[in-house]
Amino acid sequence: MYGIEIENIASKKSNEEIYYALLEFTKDVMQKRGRIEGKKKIYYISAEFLIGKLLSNNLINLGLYDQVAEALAKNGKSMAEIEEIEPEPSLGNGGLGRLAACFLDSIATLGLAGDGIGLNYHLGLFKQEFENNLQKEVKNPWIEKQSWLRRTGKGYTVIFGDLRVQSVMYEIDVTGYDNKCNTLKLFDIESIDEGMVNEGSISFDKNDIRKNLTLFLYPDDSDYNGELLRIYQQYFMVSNAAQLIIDEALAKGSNLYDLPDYAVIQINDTHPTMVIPELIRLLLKRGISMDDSINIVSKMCAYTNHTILAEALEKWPIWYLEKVVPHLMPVIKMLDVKAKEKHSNPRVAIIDNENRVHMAHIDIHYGFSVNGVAALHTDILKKSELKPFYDIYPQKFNNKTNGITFRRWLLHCNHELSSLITSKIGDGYKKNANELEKLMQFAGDKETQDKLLDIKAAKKKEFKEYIKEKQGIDIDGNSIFDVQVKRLHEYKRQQMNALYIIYKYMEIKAGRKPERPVTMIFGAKAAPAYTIAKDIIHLILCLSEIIRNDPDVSPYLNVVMLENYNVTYAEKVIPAADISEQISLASKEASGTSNMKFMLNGAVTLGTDDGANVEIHEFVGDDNIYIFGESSEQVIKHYENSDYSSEKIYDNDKDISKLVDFIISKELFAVGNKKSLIRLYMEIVTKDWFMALLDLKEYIKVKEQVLAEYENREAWASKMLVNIAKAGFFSSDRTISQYNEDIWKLN
Ligand code: 26V
Repeated sequence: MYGIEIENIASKKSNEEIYYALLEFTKDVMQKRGRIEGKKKIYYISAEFLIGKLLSNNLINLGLYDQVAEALAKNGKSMAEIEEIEPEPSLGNGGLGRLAACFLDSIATLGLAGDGIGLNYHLGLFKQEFENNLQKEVKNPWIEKQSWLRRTGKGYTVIFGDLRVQSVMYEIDVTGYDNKCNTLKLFDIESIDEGMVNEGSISFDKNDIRKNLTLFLYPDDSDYNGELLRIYQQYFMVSNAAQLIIDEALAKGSNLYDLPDYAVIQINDTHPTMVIPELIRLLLKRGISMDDSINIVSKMCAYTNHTILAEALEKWPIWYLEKVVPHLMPVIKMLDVKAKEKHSNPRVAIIDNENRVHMAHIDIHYGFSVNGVAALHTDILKKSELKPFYDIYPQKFNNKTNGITFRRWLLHCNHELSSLITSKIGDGYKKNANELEKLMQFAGDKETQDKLLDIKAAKKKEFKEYIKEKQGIDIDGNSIFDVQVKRLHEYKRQQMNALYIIYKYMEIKAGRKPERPVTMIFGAKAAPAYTIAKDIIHLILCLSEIIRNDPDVSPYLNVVMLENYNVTYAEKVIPAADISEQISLASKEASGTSNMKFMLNGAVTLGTDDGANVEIHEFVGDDNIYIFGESSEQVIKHYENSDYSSEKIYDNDKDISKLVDFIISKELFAVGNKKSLIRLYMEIVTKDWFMALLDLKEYIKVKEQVLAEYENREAWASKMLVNIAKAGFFSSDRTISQYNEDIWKLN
């Protein structure tokens, strides 16, 4: 099918012409595939959907990828060069947004009727540029005349006190692997003014809601107007969602009392929480009583928690909400009163005694399910962070360990590896990821090991060429690729990795040269207002410069920071990685999902017993992962007893203080910004909230062991193979079928 059309497209002259023709062709094929239908639908509401480029992924899911790639090859072109034309929509910050995108893929693949609901941010997350070893944020437009977005005729009125706006709904088709389509629905308003963003920065007037409502993802919320804008965005998203959900259910014959038979809502973190009071408000308006409305909505809403970090748990001062959504306040206050009538413990109150509204508490009291995103994380929620709630509602709590879509993170980004796997065990694993386990029989097989090593070498070479072209950086394809890519946050401890680099630099300077060169690769954006995170980026960029220019060191060590790390970059660097750095402070990383992507692509994890690393560890066994550092229990005790002092460690351990002191050395001052480096140094010595110094020595020791063991190529290849074979559990198809069986109950 489609042979002639594809041939025609592939024979067009320019890559641009081919890309836009393929875009329209693919959209057309998806429309013809038809929709997944069902009485009950899952609405996955999320402020972020980090969907990445869509062309290749859609072609793979439609079963047309090979045909298109062959037609292009006949014309002397490759898919890779066509993909270069496609802009990446950056509608997410990191793991939470990418998870939502993987989930949409799996929901459609499993044939479940389910749509994503979010916002059509015009500029997405900022684009990162490096200037003078500092992060600079610039705007990141992605919407072109021709794009995956389809404008629908639908829209709703959304009320903010005296202000009324009219929404427009866009749709992006989401095709399942060998299945029909669902849609991602993105709401917008027409009066958005991209021109109000100052050139060369991402600052803009935050007061004019009509012009800026959907301009940016998570606008800098470090000031009052920024926070208010975030509430405007959240309410805009959920008011549209609630109106749409009611409309769709009515069209299918609901009498509203039976709404839970037609719709279930997954609330992705607390950003969509206001959907609960909004639905109740809309039911009240239709004449349903308060008690019935609460009862109906409580049977529809399920909440996923993605972090235990207090600063990330939303609590809005009540007057913010009173200003933005005054008409919602009677409902929120009623929900608070009813919760207080039943439960006197102030820790479970919706409105606390400082007049702040705890969004998660609305979800937990008035939703029917609360889940964490990895076994350890759910356990911590039950035992500590949300314990008072667990005591009241034990039946609501459940775990859903995250997963990733193997279509994007294996079939698309690593054709070589997926072909090898198919040649060994057939292609059943593409639909049933557990079949990867069959690879275990090849763990000791020399031929398979050699092929795996060859593929890794080829992906490293590809990446070497890619980064040369993108950033003009030379890396040694024969070196060990040690990769840490994720948002920049102190709890993820990129600063601990940087201290390792300082250690290695000093070792090499002292004449202790490694057997094989190491390339330390980072990719991370820091929130614009997160000063220390930006200081850490600065440190890494400065180290990179010093090492690059030092002929004693540069043949053995190279530090590179990927500029504007995004999904596209991830698809290139993950297949090339030897070592996957997952070194968060135990208890703080709810799950992590890059750990799963690396594992699936044959990288070996160096990490703490945190998030989903714990489960990866259980699957692959001690011999195929490197775990270090204090346990989550120990860390939680340190917080409880306030007995951690980085200053003490610094004062008493010369090996450590030597490394930390280098941050404020003359070498660093020569290339860096003194103020930023001193600030970071002080932060580590006097605060170190995420205990980088606690695990530093063990980290260095274990990392040295990893580098040494890498030289036993046969043993290493066997570790790679075990990691791939055991990755099946981390398919988002598994995660989604568990959501469906335990929470959504569709079909
Ligand atoms: C947000 C913020 C915003 C304010 C400043 C501090 C801060 C710290 C953390 C966050 C994270 C918000 C939620 C989130 O993105 N969680 C991530 O969700 C992933 C998918 O479940 C999971 O794999 C990651 O471990 C988790 O960090």
